[in-house]
Order: sequence, then C-alpha cells, then structure tokens
Amino acid sequence: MSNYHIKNLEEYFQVYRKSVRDPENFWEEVAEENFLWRKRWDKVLEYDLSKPEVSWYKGAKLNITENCIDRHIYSRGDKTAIIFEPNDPSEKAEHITYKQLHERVCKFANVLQDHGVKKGDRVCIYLPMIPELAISLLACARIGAIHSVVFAGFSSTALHTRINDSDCKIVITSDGAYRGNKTIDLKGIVDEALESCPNVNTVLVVKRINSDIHMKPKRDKWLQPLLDEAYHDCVPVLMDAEDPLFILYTSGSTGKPKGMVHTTAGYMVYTAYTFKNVFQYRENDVFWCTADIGWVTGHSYIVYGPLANGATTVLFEGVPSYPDFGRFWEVVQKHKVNQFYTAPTAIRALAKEQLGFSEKHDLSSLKILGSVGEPINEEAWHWYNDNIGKKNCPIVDTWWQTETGGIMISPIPYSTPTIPTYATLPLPGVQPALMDENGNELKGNLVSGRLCIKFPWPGMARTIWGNHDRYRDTYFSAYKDKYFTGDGALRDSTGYYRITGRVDDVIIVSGHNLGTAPIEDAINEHPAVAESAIVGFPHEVKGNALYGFVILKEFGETRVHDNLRNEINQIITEHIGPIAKLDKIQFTTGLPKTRSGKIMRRILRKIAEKETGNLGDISTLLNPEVVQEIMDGAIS
Ligand code: 6R9
Repeated sequence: MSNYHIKNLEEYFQVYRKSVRDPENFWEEVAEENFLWRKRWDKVLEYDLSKPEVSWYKGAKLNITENCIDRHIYSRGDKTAIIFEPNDPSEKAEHITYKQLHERVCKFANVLQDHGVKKGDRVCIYLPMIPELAISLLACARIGAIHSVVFAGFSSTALHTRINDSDCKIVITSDGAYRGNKTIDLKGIVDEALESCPNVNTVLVVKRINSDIHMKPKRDKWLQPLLDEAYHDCVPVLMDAEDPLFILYTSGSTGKPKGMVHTTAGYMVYTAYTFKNVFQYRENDVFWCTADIGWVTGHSYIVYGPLANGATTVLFEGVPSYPDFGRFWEVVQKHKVNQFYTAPTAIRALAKEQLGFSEKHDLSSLKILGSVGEPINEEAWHWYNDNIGKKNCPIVDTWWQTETGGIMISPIPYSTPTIPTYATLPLPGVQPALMDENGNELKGNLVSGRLCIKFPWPGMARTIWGNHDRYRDTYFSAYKDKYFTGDGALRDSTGYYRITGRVDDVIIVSGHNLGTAPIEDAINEHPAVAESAIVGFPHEVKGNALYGFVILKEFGETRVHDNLRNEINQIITEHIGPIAKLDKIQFTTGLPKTRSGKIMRRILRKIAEKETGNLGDISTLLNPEVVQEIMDGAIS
C-alpha cells in the first residue's frame, strides 16, 4: 500500500490512523518514496511547541526546483508544465514544457545572480499572473534566495511596508498588467513605493502591456534583454531542509502584516502530498487553480504542489467576467481541465449570471471541483455541483491557511462522502482539536469550539519574519502546545468538521483576509476623522463586506458626508488596496466602549448584521446611550 495516493475511505482511515500513531514514520515514507534528496535527513521531526521550534527532515539537503523541474525532464521533458492563458482570449495560450521551464528558470536565476542575489537574500516579486511570475519564484528557489510575492492588487503603501519589513534589495515587476478591459500601471505603483525603500537598488521589469513607463537610470532594467544574454543552465544551490523558501504576508488582527516564513523540505513534501491526494492527480491531467500566485493558494497549488508532481498547471491572467461571465468555462473547455479549484466568492458571482454562460461550454473534462478561501454556503455548493460538476464531480471544500502551507481539512475525492458546507475530515498527518473558552479540549463528537492543531505537520510556517515572539504569541499562546488557527469549527456526529468562520478581528472579504486594524489606521489618517471601527456583515457575493463606523471630528452636515465616504474609500485604496474598500460607512458621534476603553465590536457587528434584537448586556458599557444612536442611524 502506498501512502501517497489514497483510493477509498477504508484506505483513508488506515493511512490516517497510521499517520497519527507514528507521524515520523508516516512522513518519512512519504518523503522517501517521492522526491530527490541530495542528502538524506538525520531526523524526521524535532519539535518543541512551547518555543515554538519545529524542524522537519533535519540534515537533509535538496533544491526544490530540482524536484519541481529537473527530475521530470527525463520522463516528461516535452510534457506541458505550465499552460499560460492570457487575459484576452484572442491572444494565443502558451504551453511551456518541463524542458523549456528548466531553461527559463535557469536563465532567470542567472540574471538574479548577476545582480548580486545570493542564498538567503530576499527578493520582492510584484507581478501580474504571467509566466514570469511562476518562473521568478522558481528562479529564486534555484539559487536559495527567499521570495516575497506581493499580490499585484496591493497599493504602493502596502508594497513598501512589505519590501521594508523583509529588507528586499531587488524588486521584480512589469510595465503594467491587464485585468479584464482595464490596464494597471504596476510600474508606477512600484516607483511610488520605492520612494520609501532606500535599500532597493535594482528593479527588473517584464514587458507585458508595452506602456510608456519611466525607467530610473541604473536602478531599473528591462528583463528580456538580460534573459536573452543569460546562460541556459544554472547549478541549483543546495539547501538545508529548514532553509527559508519564501515569505508571504498575511493580515493579522492587529498591527502590521505578518511575514509568514515557509521552509524548504517540509513545505515541498506537504504541498506535493496534499496536491496529489486532494485532487487525485493522474498523469496527463490538466489542473487549474484560479487563485493569484500572490496568495498562498497560488504558491502551493499553481506552482509548487503541481510541479512537484510533474503535473500540467494552468496559469490564468484574466478575470471570470471578461469578456463575459463564461470565461472560466471557456478556458475549462479549451484546455480540457480535469481539476478546477476556485473560491466561493467567484462561484457566487457566477451563479448570479445566466446559466447560458456555463451551458454553452463543454465541461465534460472536469473530474474534481475544489473550493477554498472561506466557507462555501449551501446554495453556492449546489450551484457548483449541479451546473459545473453536473452532479458527477466530487467537490473538495478545502480548509487551510497561509500559515499551514497546504490543505489541512478536506474530503479526498472518491473516498470521503461530501456534505455541503463541511470540509469533512483532516488529511493524514493533521490532528485537529476543538477547544472551549477555558482552554480545555472538547473530546468526542457534536461539539463546537476554537480550531487548533495539536501536532506539527511538515507544511507549517516556522516563524514570522523578524518577529518570532509575535509568532509564538499569535499562534501558540492561546492554548498550550497547540497551534491556534483563529477559526471556529464544529464537529458533527460523524466526526466531520465544519468551519464556522474567524473568531478574531480578521474579516474574509471575497476570500481575502483583511485585518480590521490596518483599515482603521488608514481611515484615521483622514483629517476629518477622529476614530473608526470596522466590522464585517454578510454579503451575497463577497461572503462578507465591510461596514465602517466613523466618528468625525466635527459632525457637520449630511451633504458633505457623501464626499467624505468617497475620500475615506480613497485613502483605504491608497493604503491597502481596493479590496479593502468599505461597502457602508456610518458616521456617528461615539462608539460603544468598555470601561477599559476597548471598542465592543460584538455590538457593532450585530448592528451591521441587523440582529439588534439580541445585543446582550450593554449596561457595563462606558457609554450605553450611544448604542441607540448607532442603531437609529444604521445603513440598510
Ligand atoms: C488558503 C487560504 C485563511 C482563512 C482561514 C479561514 C478561511 C480558508 C476555508 C476557509 C472555511 C474553507 N478559509 N478556506 N473557511 N472553509 N474551505 O485561504 O489562506 O488567505 O491565509 O486564509 O480563510 O478563515 O483561517 P488564507
């Protein structure tokens, strides 16, 4: 029996039990059977969750790009590794074989080396969804540089904060990006960001939209001529198992974004294993994950997981609505996609459109459908199942996080019976625990509590860049020796998990994690604003949308309020990005506060959700009278 590819429920339980009884042996077998190691590990796992310190495959030496590219060249050299589907359907798709990928990654790696990039250096990547994005990640990994991808929808402020936090000296970007019928001036955003980044001395620019941009002498260079000159081979730098592979920022409930650090061997083993099992990938399947590589889903399931399995992975530049709402289904038909992985917010947006958009395309290649990023509601699940899967494709509702590196709780197709809204069962090696408010583990079924993971897994983030104390405090201090996810969950009578949503001040809007604090900080920069509080409220398409309660320094006339609303959203766009704009802004003279001065978000949340019948005890508030005022002025 191979641990690597589970085929039915009985086998799942066997493998799961084995993985829990003897995790080291389990993860040793997975690692032995499937990868190219330059030196074997001395110890599979060492850990101390009180520090927390975790190391997987200690002593091993490897390079992840040899695993993702070189070793496939012998058996699959002419197989397509990446299918690039451009934004504009009339532009030809590009098929990049494993051999070609090897050459392009090596050339890019040599260009980076020529610009002084060495093992351990951080490289910031701010690119649209074009082949150079995937290639730049791999080029960094080839030479042991640590990539830090910043989603190209983030603003210049968000970009410079991230560049400075991890002290990147080089930025890879493009002249611009296509997005539906719009173009975005990425280079302009980079120029603005770099005014606040004194240590960046090189910007490599990919030509994508042929726009007329400013190139700063000495600092900015077009990439293509450098690639044309570069040597086609590059010896991979040998990495220790625990050397960092990348940093990826995620929002916290307070403070600045957290640069989650993932290391080499464990991340590779974990993404490869979960990719193969959750998507039941078979040779010659075409896999498509619609996420952006700027998020962890793209790192793990567009780039590393698929390529470590020698798969064909689709990289899509466009959006679901351009040129019309049939775009996803057109791409599925065109490339005969077998596994399709997307977010509930996209499903909900498409479900609002006419069925004709999906009906006119041949979706018969599809075998498995995936969902990720937020809870999928029952209606969206059924729409997906009925109209896209034609009731013939298992839906994998995959729960995981930037911090977990890969999928943690998910059905395994053809093994785990699915139920809408349930992520179902933990993958092998994953040991969830539900905790009550007093820190006790809730044993047995039919319980609900806070979701923790009580044993290390290879894909877990090892630290927050530059701030290990924050890593410990955020994830390992709420419950002793357990990783706290920030999510609530319930376990039903059969042991299935259903994720109920965040229990902290992170709000998931269209699948993007947004911390309330940075948005409030941005709003408070407006000269007319005294204080603000953000909460989420349910939204038909986005899952959650943002509701802002804002105290103005001078309350003024209602007429000017509309202008202020626009200005506030403008500030948010500048500081974070358009994804964090508020749907509703209510001006008020006060915010409900505890006697210690903390904003009672619980009350604001209820008002935003229009659940004012049950506000709970407000008598202990410092200013209970403000609650009525806020309820009276609530925006419907
Ligand atoms: C992969 C990714 C993580 C947060 C996570 C949770 C929510 C993700 C989910 C889900 C319910 C699912 N989340 N998948 N909630 N069901 N299948 O999205 O990472 O961007 O870090 O977000 O997303 O709240 O804690 P990330």
